[in-house]
Amino acid sequence: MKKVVIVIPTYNESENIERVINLIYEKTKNLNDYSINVLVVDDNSPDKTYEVVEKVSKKNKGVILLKRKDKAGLGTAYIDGFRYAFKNLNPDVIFQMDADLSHDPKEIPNFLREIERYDFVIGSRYVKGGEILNWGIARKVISFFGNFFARVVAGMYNVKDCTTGYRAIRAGLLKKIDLDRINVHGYAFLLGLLHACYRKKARIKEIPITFLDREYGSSKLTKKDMFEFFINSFRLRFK
Ligand SMILES: Nc1nc2c(ncn2[C@@H]2O[C@H](COP(=O)(O)OP(=O)(O)O)[C@@H](O)[C@H]2O)c(=O)[nH]1
Ligand SMILES: [Mg+2]
Repeated sequence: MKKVVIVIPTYNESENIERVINLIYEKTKNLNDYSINVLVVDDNSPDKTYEVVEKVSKKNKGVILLKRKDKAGLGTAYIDGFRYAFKNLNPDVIFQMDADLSHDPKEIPNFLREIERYDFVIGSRYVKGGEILNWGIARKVISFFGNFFARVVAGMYNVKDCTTGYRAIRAGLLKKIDLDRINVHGYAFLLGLLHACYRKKARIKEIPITFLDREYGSSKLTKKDMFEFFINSFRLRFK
């Protein structure tokens, strides 16, 4: 039995988090070789997302809440989540996933099939069969160019989607990464982590996903995040 820990950072996702957790368990119930934990890292959301998670975790022992005091960014939420998982959960595979249902849990079995042969499986919007639905043109352009820029500047030409937040990583690989050295707080962490794994010669596989825009709540991506992202792309180039 292999242990999977799905790390989900949340900030004001009270309308989404219960639905996404239920879907995760529904879509994985036939996977007999894996046990699934969901680790929600909530930054004391004003909408009390953590209360929803606490309620769900009373019924489902696989669901764990890691609550932080203040909003401290997507990147550090993942770092704290990974550390918690290594310390307490003994994972074989770690997932990164958003709470807003943009990442369809029905893909989880496909990730797990590939992680048998690869170290780092990317849910990709930019390979054949991948797509983005319901995003406005502005957001699509930002994502496409941000990703293109990052790939080229950071030197990962053969990875098509470097900025997706839907991924599965072998614990053995993730353990070898010095998370402090990635040294970013926000969304730039997604690129930094991929780059660190790339440099460790991880076997990387992209699988197509359909990214759906959120129905509830709003995006937390800020200009500051975008700025950090661009600066960091250059830092990675010269690392
Ligand atoms: N814990 C935590 N989660 C965050 C933070 N910023 C974003 N998130 C979560 O990260 C995921 C992706 O954010 P989202 O706003 O959907 O970004 P977008 O899809 O790029 O618009 C969601 O589950 C958010 O709730 C943060 O500062 N702390
Ligand atoms: Mg989103």
